[in-house]
Amino acid sequence: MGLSEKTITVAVVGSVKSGKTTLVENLLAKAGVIDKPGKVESKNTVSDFDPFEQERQISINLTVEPLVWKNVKINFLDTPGFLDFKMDSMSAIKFSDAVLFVVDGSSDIGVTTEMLWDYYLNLEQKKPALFFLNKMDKAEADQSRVVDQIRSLLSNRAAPLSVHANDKVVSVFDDLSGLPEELRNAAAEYKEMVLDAVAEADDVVLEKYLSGEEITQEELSRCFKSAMANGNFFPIMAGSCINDSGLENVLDFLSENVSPLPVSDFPNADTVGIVLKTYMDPYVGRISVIKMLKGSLTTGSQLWNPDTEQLITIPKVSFIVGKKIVDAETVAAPDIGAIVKVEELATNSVLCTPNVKVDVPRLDVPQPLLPKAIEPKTKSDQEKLLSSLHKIQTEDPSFIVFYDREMKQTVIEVQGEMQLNAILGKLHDRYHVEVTLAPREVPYRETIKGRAQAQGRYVKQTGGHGQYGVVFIEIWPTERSAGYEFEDAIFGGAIPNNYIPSVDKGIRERMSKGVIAGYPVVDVHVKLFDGKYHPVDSSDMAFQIAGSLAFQEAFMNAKPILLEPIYKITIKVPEELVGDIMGDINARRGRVLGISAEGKWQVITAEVPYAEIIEYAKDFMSITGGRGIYNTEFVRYEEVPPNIAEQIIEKRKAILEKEKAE
Ligand SMILES: Nc1nc2c(ncn2[C@@H]2O[C@H](COP(=O)(O)OP(=O)(O)O)[C@@H](O)[C@H]2O)c(=O)[nH]1
Ligand SMILES: [Mg+2]
Repeated sequence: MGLSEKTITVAVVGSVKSGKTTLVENLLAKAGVIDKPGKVESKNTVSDFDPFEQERQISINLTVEPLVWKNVKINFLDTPGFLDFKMDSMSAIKFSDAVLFVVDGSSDIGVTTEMLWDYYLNLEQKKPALFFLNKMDKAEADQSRVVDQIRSLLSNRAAPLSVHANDKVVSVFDDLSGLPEELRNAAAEYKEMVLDAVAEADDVVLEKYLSGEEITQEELSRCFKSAMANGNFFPIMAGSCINDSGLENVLDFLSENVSPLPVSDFPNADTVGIVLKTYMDPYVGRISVIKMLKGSLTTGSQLWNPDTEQLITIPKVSFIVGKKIVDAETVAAPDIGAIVKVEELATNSVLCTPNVKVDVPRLDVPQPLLPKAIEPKTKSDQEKLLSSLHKIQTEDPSFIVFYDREMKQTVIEVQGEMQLNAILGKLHDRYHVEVTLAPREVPYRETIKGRAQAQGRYVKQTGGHGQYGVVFIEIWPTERSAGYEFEDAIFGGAIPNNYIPSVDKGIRERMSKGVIAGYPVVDVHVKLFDGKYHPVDSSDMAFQIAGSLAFQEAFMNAKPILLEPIYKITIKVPEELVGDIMGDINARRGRVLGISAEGKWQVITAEVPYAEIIEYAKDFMSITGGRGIYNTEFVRYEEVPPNIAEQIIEKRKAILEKEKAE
């Protein structure tokens, strides 16, 4: 690759099968990086090299594909179109200088485009975005329909720069006289749209535009740049990878009108980079793709990973072209490079000058919303399962793993089933761990609503050293979340001081095991007000058991109830889905707290029992078709309605009894 005047990074995003990978492949061929474009179907594209990707003919990883066009180095970031892998698309959008949305011109813009557009609009740093309507060769392709969709669903500041006629792309600013009337009219309309969007970016041009004067190419280009940088204009280009039309226009446009964005200057550090993605290559090992934000990455230099506080000596620095690794002396900001075989790096790691404090913007990690219990088929694989999942997490931090001690489940929370499958695939192929999946259990709690007293008596005095402990307690509810309170109200040594902690311990033990359904007891005040002891037979153990027995009995008489976790859910959907969402939330025992408008979106907030939304990710997808996002957050525990509590207790008892029998 020859020397270049500037280096820019362009995120290529959009719905599945819109042709992102094919487009980038064709652009690489145009620029002479590869001889001829590979095909997704033939499993030989530069971008889709993961076996999982090739098998399914889809992209699930972000890949870097650089080329040089007219002295501009363009790093294309090809991304997956599936919402399960949206983190990669988000990373590409956040750390690029421009975003290219690829839309299938013979279809709809698709939900991924809609969702990623929303992410793009909410970025702190404004940057240019443009559209490429692909597949214009197809009979069903319809530029005006897709343009209308983009303008109504995404932005009315989007406007086409060209029309597509007989497999050729004609700029709306060219001489249109040779075009059929219909296209000529469309082109004239598009030209107005473009000028409407860009003219105000430049006073001279605005004046000319309003008075109907011709605007020069140079003036136009000036307006494009400034209107795009400010998010006032989103060019729509069109073409076809099959017919090789409109592709050079994309390269020309990007190289002329996109410049590297300024990044914050990190006053303390000479060098700053962020790992956009790290992944395991079966031959090469770990490859970390690094976007340099300041300074340069040089073979042999020492950099710092502030997350792990590790000093890392940079082995060979490389450039990457899809799956190929090409040696590089150094990779300087704002370029993208890679380092190989550095295990201490994860996706979203920062590399910077040692021992300085820098505030680096990070990748955004979407909340995983689908929990599953995961268990190794072979019990002895439990540790291996966890360590393997943690290794996979270094590549993809958009899923969570933890062990729930209470429910005795290893829980994995994922973006969706496709991501889950990709994780299970890696577990199997790479780490040889087989697993089974089960539904996530709800961590219910037990507590009381009333007051009760009870005696706990543990006395065994039949020859030899006996057991003797008697306690009297009273219990009542504390405030929600106040936890457990133990009050020692023993007077006159009815129980010797050294046995009081034993009573407390026995009660805690009982509480952790539950009384009515085996769930932990919370929010209870226990007052120990009397007892009896025996100078020889009393023991720590006897008083623990007495405490436990007393607690159990008092609890049963103090109106025991079950508590369930309540989550706040915030849902963002288009207006027309609000009715369906509200109806569904009500059916889930939810309470709608509010609804407000945010651009074209409606934002609904509600509180819903966790039990009702464990698998909500799937139902939400089927209600919205993916047009919407939501997040959840634990708020508090609340009483389970009695009829539902009864069922839960029944079910749980059966399980506990079965466990005991085993
Ligand atoms: N007719 C037609 N098909 C295309 C075009 N570009 C891509 N495709 C096909 O569309 C399908 C999806 O392409 P791919 O690049 O994998 O899409 P991605 O999921 O967005 O990366 C493949 O079968 C491609 O061969 C095009 O311009 N015209
Ligand atoms: Mg792809």
